[in-house]
Amino acid sequence: MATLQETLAQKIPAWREEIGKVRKELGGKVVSEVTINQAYGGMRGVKGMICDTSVVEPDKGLIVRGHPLLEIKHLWPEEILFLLLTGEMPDDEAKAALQQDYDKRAQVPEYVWDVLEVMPPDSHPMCMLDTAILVMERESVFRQWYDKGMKREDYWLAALEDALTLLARLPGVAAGMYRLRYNKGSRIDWTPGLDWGANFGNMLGLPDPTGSFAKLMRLYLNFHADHEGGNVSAFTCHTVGSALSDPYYSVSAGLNGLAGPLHGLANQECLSWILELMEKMGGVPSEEALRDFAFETLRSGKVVPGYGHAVLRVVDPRYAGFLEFGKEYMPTDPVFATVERVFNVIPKVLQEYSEERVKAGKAPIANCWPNVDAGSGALLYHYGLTEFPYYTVLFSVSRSMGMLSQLILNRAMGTAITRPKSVSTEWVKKNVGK
Ligand code: NMX
Ligand code: MLT
Repeated sequence: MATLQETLAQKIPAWREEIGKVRKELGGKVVSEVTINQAYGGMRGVKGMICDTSVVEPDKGLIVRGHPLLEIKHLWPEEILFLLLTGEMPDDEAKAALQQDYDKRAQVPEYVWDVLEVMPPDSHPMCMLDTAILVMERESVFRQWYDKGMKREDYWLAALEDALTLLARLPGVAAGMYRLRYNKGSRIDWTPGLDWGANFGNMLGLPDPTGSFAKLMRLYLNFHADHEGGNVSAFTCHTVGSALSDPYYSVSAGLNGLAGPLHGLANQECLSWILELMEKMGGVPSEEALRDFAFETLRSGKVVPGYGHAVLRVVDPRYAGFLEFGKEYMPTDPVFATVERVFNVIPKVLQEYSEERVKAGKAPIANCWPNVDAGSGALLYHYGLTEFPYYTVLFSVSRSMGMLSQLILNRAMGTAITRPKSVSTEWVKKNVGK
């Protein structure tokens, strides 16, 4: 089979033609209406952009290039990247070629460590990761080629070059940062011939006598890679990239969005909430105690982290997949047992609280089920990755695959600069409904 680059080069001309045809035939048709509430409310549900790597169905969850997530949970991250970008599964040869490509690019430049080492020791791991990515921007092939007058048809090739270098280096950057930030000793080198997920696990330096931590890393990196185009990280990366800012700027921007507690940081918040609960109750809490603790959180004006979603209206399949992993590998772990118990209690609590909110004239909680962040932290904790402010970094390494895939395809399709029209409240009052 052809390599990733060759497969894309074969497919892109046909995709360009297809999109040209769709636009010619359907370009004037309406995709979505926008209500005033949507305009004030985070554009929720407004269909206003295209993303071909994956879709999120409210009643099914993530579907990657036509494959429901739980049917492809066995895929390794390299295979997921190939699938996101091309719509095809790589054969063994194409997968090995991608791994060898990573081997060649994986060395993290020394200047990255020079910068990270002088950052204040209490810097948040997400701030360190985003800084490291920005520091490497000086190597952007996209920017260098652009400055030399690159043709528009070649934008995707330059973006792919940057993407592969960035993806090859990210596990090493993230793992080295972990060891630096948490005083774990010297950095561990990338092992040529070892896959991306296992390499990341190995460079973190946590003991893995049975190989099940490497399995978790592959699963984790598969599950977080993409979630269609409108989530904060992907949409931010899309917007920044649309200005032809190079992939380093775009990914770093997207990850700054992932660092928010309503988005990717919820996995850190979630484990911190679980541990606080366990500490207060002296171990795995009873369902009654858990219910009281949850209401305490809600009545103090906070959200229950790991629950709710802007698109999903069912249990997130990513949560279901992690729960299955936990049941197989750590069924008696107390933190995991607490996560399971939380799942038995929280949807009902949120439902009840939502009804109270509606009575008080507030919006209902649209989805009371767990999302991806509700269970992932407990699995990491079990393997000794107990520094939960680091968890969003793992999410970031994975999400970079989705953001970069979307960015490469957007450059290939010549997607225009993002610039929706805003209106003022005055305009709304004067013009809407009159
Ligand atoms: N706990 C308490 N209140 C909630 C929750 C929750 N878990 N989820 C939604 N609500 C509230 C929400 O804050 C909003 O209140 P208000 O009108 O007073 O601002 C109201 O319910 C309506 O919000 P929804 O329409 O249900 O949700 P929306 O689409 O606006 O937001 C989330 C989606 C994911 C931001 C929201 O459910 C939430 O804050 N969840 C907790 C944080 C979390 O787990 N984030 C991770 C999402 C996944 N990821 O990794 O990105
Ligand atoms: C994600 O994975 O990006 C989150 O579930 C948030 C979203 O899809 O809005």
